[in-house]
Amino acid sequence: MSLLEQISSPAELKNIDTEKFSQLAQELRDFIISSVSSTGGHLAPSLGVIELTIALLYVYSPPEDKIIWDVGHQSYAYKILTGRREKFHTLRQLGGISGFNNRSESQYDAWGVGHASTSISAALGFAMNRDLAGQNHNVVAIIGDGALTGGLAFEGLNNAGASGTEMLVILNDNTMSISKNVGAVAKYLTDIVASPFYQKVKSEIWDITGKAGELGKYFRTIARKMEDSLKNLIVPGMLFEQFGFEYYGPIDGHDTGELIRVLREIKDIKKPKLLHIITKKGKGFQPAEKDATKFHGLGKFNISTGEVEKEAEKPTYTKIFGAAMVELGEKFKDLCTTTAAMEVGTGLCEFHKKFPERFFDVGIAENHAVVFSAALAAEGRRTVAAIYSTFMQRAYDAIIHDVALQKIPLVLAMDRAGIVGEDGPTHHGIFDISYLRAIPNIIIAAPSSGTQLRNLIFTALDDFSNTWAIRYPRSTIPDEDIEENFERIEIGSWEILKRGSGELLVLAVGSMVHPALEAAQNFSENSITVVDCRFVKPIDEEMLFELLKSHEKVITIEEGSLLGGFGEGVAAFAQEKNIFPKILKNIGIPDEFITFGKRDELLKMLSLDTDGIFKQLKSILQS
Ligand SMILES: Cc1ncc(C[n+]2csc(CCOP(=O)(O)OP(=O)(O)O)c2C)c(N)n1
Repeated sequence: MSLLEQISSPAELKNIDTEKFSQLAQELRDFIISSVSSTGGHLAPSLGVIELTIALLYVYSPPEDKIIWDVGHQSYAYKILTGRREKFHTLRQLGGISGFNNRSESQYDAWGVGHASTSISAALGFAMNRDLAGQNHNVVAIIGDGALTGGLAFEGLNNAGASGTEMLVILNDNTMSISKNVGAVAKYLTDIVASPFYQKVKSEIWDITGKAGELGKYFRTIARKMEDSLKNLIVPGMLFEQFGFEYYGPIDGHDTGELIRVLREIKDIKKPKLLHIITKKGKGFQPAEKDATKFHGLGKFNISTGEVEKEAEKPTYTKIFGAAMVELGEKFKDLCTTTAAMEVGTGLCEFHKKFPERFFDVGIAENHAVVFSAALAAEGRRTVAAIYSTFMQRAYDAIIHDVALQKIPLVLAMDRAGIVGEDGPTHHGIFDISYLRAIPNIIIAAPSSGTQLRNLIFTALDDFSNTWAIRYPRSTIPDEDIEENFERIEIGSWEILKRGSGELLVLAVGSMVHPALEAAQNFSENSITVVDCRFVKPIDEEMLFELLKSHEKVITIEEGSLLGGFGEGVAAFAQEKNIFPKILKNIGIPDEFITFGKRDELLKMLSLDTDGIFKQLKSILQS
């Protein structure tokens, strides 16, 4: 029986002889690599914290002790060792276990995660409750150097350090976010790790000046002064100490014995503590160590070659966006792009390579990204902030307060709008239409094809006088060919794709246009009108008025939340104009969080695939 098979709870792990922990680590690595090669998932982050996970579960006792993972994408070993080994093959699959920590999945998951930088705030809340309740368990947050670039993490540090309460923050420093980590704190952490160099330089200066007689004394005085100021810069952890944390480290995060020793030593110190550990992302799997960005999160792959299973034939919207940005970067010499640590995901690598001075990775800082980009735009630079729909939620206030209110001509490129698939409810981009529609001064567009995405981005940049949000899905484009030239699209205009006789009007948005059209083709030639509502705001009032007047029944279809969605906008317009169709039905995502699974499976479950739409059209036509 393997060691892994003997462990289904932290208590069982504690029975294992510590001498066998390196064998356990190897078993975990093999198990995770093999399983993730067929489910897909966040491989490299999880491989980097295997020794840490073993040490944590050896020293602490969840669920009494609270273990809080930031993002949660690195918690596969934790899942396996806390009773989810047998379900691990269902990771991220419909009906299976989540790719992140989830309170309703396990009592060992103290906090639900998916978005970055929340762990320190949550840990402080748990610690404060413990203190108020007179309990004495431990609280541990594990945060990566990437997640530490998020402002929220610093809000947590600021508050926790001043509170003086017992909690431990483990900083898992692998110098990587998804891409190479960026920013001043990343540099600071590198300096800490490099401090042996500083120590060496210091002793060498001492040696040399000691040999130089009277003149040497003079140099030694200067050197001491320099050392004092250098110390402030380079003494490990000074930044965290100033925040009120006791700093420990840096230590090797792959040395289980050392991790256990230090964790035990600091466990009972009743203060905010920060333990800095150095790890290698992708540790133990050569392809992932070599290319941690590719293996950060990926689909099925071949274990022996590291090759990812062949992707779809057609390009994705992301790819079309990335290529369009490069072309537009040539056309508009002032064009800048911003990403919040998602250079690869948003398709901006080529733009970065071609126009490095006009590309900005600001770290996991969406709120900052939007304000920063808005100021660039305010000064007359065409700027596109490319941020996933779900992460744009972090920037909501900035969109209102800094962008729309000031009428800043910023373009928000919102990838992964709609159902994203295996990452699940924390990552579905289903609220953007609802949260953006309520804001004045904003144009919301949703392309139904790759060509339309190109033209909408071009129109927004050429227009350069309005705030734009352009949302597009995590999917391939439906186009047979992409039109090479850019063309302006009239703001607020819709397009009738198929004109029927007036029985049923289908108003579809973005990713739903193509399946709606396909579904409608199954009915007799004249029964259905299909419209591409490429602008969610402003709507094409003139066209809508005429169509509402001339159709008996109306159906709206969107890949977004029905509450506050496009359909509600159409219904409100009809009501305002006193037009009352026999039926006005809104199809979209109901008022609930949608689980994880393949995008296609989830769309089918929601009846937002061609077949589901066909059935709904049929039932409305027959009613
Ligand atoms: C608010 C938010 N923005 C972006 C992301 C996407 N994202 C997931 S993990 C990650 C990098 C995290 O880096 P780090 O914390 O250092 O962990 P590592 O993957 O290196 O272990 C990013 C940018 C996210 N989950 N949440």
